[in-house]
Amino acid sequence: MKEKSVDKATVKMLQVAKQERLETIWDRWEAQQPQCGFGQLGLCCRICNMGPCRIDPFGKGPQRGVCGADADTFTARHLARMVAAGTAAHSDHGRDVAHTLLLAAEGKGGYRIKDPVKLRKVAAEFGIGTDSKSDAEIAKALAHKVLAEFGQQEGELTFAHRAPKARQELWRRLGIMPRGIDREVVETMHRTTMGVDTDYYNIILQAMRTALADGWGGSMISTELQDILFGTPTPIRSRVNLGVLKRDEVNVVVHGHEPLLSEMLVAASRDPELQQLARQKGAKGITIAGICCTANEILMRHGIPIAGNFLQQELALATGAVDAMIVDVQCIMPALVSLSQCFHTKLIATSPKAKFPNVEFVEFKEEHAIDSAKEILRIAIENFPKREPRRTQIPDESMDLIAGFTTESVFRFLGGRYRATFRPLNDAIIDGRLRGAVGVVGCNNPNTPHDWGHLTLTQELLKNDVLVVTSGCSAIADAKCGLLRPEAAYKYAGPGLREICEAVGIPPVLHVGACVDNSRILTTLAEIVSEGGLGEDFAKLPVAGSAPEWMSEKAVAIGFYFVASGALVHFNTPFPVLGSPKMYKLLTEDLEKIVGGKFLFEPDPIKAARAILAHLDRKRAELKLREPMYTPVYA
Ligand code: NFS
Repeated sequence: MKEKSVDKATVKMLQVAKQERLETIWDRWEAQQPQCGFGQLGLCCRICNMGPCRIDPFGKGPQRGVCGADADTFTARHLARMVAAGTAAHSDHGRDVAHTLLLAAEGKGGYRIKDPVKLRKVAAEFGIGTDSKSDAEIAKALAHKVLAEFGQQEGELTFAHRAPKARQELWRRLGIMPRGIDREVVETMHRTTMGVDTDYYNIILQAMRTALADGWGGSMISTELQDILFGTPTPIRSRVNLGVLKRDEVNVVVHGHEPLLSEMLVAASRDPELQQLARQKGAKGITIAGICCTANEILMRHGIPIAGNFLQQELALATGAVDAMIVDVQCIMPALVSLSQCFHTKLIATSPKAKFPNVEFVEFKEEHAIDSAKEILRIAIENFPKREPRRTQIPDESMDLIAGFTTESVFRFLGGRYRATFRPLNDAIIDGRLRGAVGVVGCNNPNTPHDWGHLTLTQELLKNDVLVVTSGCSAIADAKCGLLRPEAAYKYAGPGLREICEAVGIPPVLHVGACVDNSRILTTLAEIVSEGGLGEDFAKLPVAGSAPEWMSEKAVAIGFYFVASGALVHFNTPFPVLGSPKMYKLLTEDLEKIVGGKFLFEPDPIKAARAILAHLDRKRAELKLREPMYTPVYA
């Protein structure tokens, strides 16, 4: 099983699944081999009913679709649509959070403003006067202004103004400053439909504008408004991996993305009446554990343990110990439905946007949030006695971690307790103790051994004095391996990074939250630029991003907004564009001359890490910074 995962708990559970003849994502992946070559190369078009059309990659058969579109147009249109879908996912999440902020302002649903300081700061950015107004008044005005940015037709997204001036000017010059969030998604869908935009370069420009509407729009709105509503995270301890499930407690696994429900489930699980009910049913208590990004959300703010990342969702059910799995939206495998039916586990869908055939649906209404949460927990508790102890197999593995780093909390530590400043971070980069910083983020994918890409790449960067920030399922991979503990610095970090981690007491890998919280990385980069000494734009910084096991369209949108913001971004497997050499060259070379960032596709995580290190060193040289303080380990 080793080749499927490097995580011990996962390997154990795969053995259990095999014994019990339970089908998993790896089985289905194998059954799909070999996968469609036209699809992989991006040479299949299904956009209109004259098709589906295919282009022959060997140059012998047709080189155009029925309408005359060629490989460049095929691949660009398809990729732009992936960006639009990813942007839509993050942004629809942001919209729901904005609605919830409005409810909180109106005193409905049991939500409260937990970070009034951030409320006022963000409101000021949106041009809302905050003097002598109550939190509720400000929140109401802010929610309306934010909601208006989704349907905005002209103008610029407010948060885009957080980017350095030079970057904003570049976006305006290129015509890719995002106008309205929904507008960019709709325009991408329009321009990529039959017979509209044919120029692959022009399509990719719009894809970048759409992605910017995600990073500096939908995702940033999600992050900032969630901080206002649920509190801006601060460093917090917890545990991770399937071993956090308990034999003698009601286990409720929350899986999906939006913390609106999971926040309330956490609150409801502390309700004395429900605790009492759990005891009546023979359980010692109620354990809540998360999967995927919803896990990261409640980990960051409440220290709720994490059961696992994307590829572990089926394995959590296979433990037989989950009394209810509550799902909302995104990254929920349809396979959970049949798998849950092999156990007593209740799978409960909660979002009208994501229903599953034959699955119990308990609509989560923000207006009655706490009541919905209690109803759902009650179902889980009532289900506990049906658990079959004979079929309950929880692996022992679990690991300590520290999460909860944000733009506000993290780098300010580096300035010491009393001085909140990014100066020491910039200085550490300037004097070469830190070679640079890299965001390692994103999914798992059965096409790569589970967690292997994340861990190999991250460890290679750490030993070369690169500070790593992480989010999403990558963060969960790092956590399981112990990289989110301060002591990991002794084992994995190069001497410069270790020195900093030791002095400040932070782990060498900083967990910044869910995938929408990649926006925290953008905000952090903006702070680094404005602190000074490292150039006047993102493209000058010795930084990069990586998604070493990507699978989701959301990852494509994230990659695009980092590239459009001026960063080098690595993906292990290429986008489905290999059928067009021009598109490949645009993405991996030419974009750098246009926006300062570009994509790097490299399946080998060590080679990828070295290419990233070489990039950081090139950026350092351009800034005329000192050589990295310690001999390069990679040379
Ligand atoms: Ni991100 Fe979160 Fe994980 Fe990938 Fe899915 S959970 S939003 S898409 S799989 S990192």
